[in-house]
Amino acid sequence: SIAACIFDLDGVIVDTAVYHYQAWKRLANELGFDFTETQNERLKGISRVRSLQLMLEWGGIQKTPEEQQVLATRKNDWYVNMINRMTPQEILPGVLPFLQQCRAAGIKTALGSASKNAHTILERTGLLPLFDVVVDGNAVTASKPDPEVFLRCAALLGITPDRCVVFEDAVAGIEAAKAAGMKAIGIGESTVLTGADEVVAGLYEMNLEQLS
Ligand code: G16
Ligand code: MG
Repeated sequence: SIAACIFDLDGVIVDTAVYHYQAWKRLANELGFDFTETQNERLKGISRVRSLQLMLEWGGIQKTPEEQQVLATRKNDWYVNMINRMTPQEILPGVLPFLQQCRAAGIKTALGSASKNAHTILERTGLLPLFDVVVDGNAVTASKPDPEVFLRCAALLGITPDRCVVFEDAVAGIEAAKAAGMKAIGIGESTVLTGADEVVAGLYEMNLEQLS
């Protein structure tokens, strides 16, 4: 039976993609090109440095690794400014009751995110106390679709992967969950998240009975 629920952050718990978009767009515009919402979609679940590299490719611009570091930091400073103003009202529908349900049922909860800012976001939204473990972009070396982030959650919780279920909104995240040997619930559209065991529109459609 299921003993742990592992949650992705952006797109599952909160919609930080809007802030990523504003910050990337500002950087692109400074570099002399535009950045669309469609392009932003393709950066979901992708690490900061890899996102920057993709953006520079789309803009047809080449930068040295040192320059890339400077640009990634500039984007992150703008992004951090925005997430520092986040409130509990930005928690996505159904998240709070589902996390509380898990807790009440003795099911462990973990956050498995690519973001290096996960801690700030959980703190600002007041969600930190509801997670038993947090594994973020600072703790892993390989990003999704590599299973490292989710396997580390399971290891820290002391629960075998076959008893874990992952909630993910990105294709790379679903792939990571399956590669980890876990059950994967997609948050979004079934036409997009084809590798998921089940897809729901949001955690508000989810309850513990559905998991067993
Ligand atoms: C999130 C976002 C990505 C972002 C990544 C790294 O992933 O979806 O767009 O590039 O984190 O974020 P940061 O720049 O804060 O380290 P996830 O895994 O939470 O969906
Ligand atoms: Mg996500």
